[in-house]
Amino acid sequence: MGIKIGGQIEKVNGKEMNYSEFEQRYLAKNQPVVLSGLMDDWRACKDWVTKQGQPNLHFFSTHFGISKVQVADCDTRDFTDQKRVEMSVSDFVKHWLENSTQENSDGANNEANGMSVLYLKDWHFVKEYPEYLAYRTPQIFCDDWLNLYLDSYHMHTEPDTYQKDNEISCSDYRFVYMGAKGSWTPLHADVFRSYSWSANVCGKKKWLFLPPPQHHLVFDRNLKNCIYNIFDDVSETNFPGFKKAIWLECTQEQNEIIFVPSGWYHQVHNLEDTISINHNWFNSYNLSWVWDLLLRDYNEAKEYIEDIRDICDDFESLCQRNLAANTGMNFYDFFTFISRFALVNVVQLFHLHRDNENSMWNSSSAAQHLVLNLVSIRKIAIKMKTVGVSAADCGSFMDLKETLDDPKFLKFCAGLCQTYGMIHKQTKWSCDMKKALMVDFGGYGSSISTPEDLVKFIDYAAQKLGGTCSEKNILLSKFDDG
Ligand SMILES: O=C(O)CCC(=O)C(=O)O
Repeated sequence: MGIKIGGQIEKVNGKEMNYSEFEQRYLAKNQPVVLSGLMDDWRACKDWVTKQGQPNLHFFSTHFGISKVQVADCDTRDFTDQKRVEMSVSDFVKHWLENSTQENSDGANNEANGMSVLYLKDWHFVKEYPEYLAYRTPQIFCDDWLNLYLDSYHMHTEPDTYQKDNEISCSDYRFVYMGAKGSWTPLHADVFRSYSWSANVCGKKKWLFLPPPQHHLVFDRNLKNCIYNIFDDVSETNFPGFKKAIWLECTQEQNEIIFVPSGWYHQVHNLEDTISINHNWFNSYNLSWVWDLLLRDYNEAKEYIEDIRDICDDFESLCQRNLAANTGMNFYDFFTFISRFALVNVVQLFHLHRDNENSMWNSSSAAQHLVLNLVSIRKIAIKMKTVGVSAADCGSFMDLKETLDDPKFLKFCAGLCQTYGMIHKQTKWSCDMKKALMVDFGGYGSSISTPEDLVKFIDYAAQKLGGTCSEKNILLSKFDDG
């Protein structure tokens, strides 16, 4: 029995869409869309594609052949994913070429010739080749808190769970994917319930999406196991809802970018030999779903080891360790993440205020964006209060003065400054944040180690801005709305 297709994903000209349109129509509504016209000047589109429109495999072997990459064997399942092996790019290319020669000469498919379809996935290309500048992230996808943060910090650094492998695999969420016709990705929702965008440098992909209200239909009766391949002969006994699912479909052509909304389940098939660039990210719009996911995974991790609670010295630490190992971050990592984001947003707001003497400063799109960020961080901190997270439990807290002196924070701040300067066309945005903040916060003695502290800090910043501004204090009024 085939799957039911209920509609196609909308396609629009990305050149005609500005940031606020994209924000209103897709980001805030969490709806998928395909955009054209955003890859015209990408170096990858020249170097990585032959004149005949095929992946330029020779170029990869010559320039990046020694890179070690993760390669999925599309014919072999390993729990919820495909089996992965590590190999060099040149070995991967060799396998690809051998496979396609076989196919051309005897017309046999891969099953018949006994060779697996391999799919190079999650290659941290930008981290590995920062000078090469293969592409520029389109402006509408730039409000990316995940990669901006990871350019300065690690997500999880607790010494006893810190692993070198993990450091590499979690260094960023900017990837290159390469696979021959027939390679595919099983049904899944993205890491941390992030958004993703995926750009076809070469080739064609078929995407199948299931909107969130139907997600229960691809899970078993206990809502624990998800279907692996929607084109398999899915057992009705195990997955009784599956045949009711109505999918959205999309064929993504070369030079088109697809926006994958947060938390949507999707399965992807390469219809031709394909190379794509793919980022995962989150920001103020889907941050609360990241927290919801962490909370769910934490409860699962806890339930799983409940029977050893009595013999554990520190049961809570063990739960947090398992959470970090399974999900990629724990409560403290997430709390540190949102605290640093709160500080960086407050710094920028104070800058805007200082740079714009007139009373209308807070109605600029940049100020409103920063306020929206703080509002969403504050809401999450309030949710976190109920769970009783304290960064002090793991010996960590954010001291204002120390953080402002930290070169990593300076880099983080400069990154945000550059990104928001570009989104909101604020060319003269200075990044000298310490001066901006210490004048107003010199007397703020407390450090931030609990969600209560974080809420207090954001409220203090709002009061300060309100006290220096005769206009209605947008920051405070937004908190009241919430
Ligand atoms: O292109 C693929 O095979 C998978 C990409 C994907 O799942 C994503 O971008 O979220």
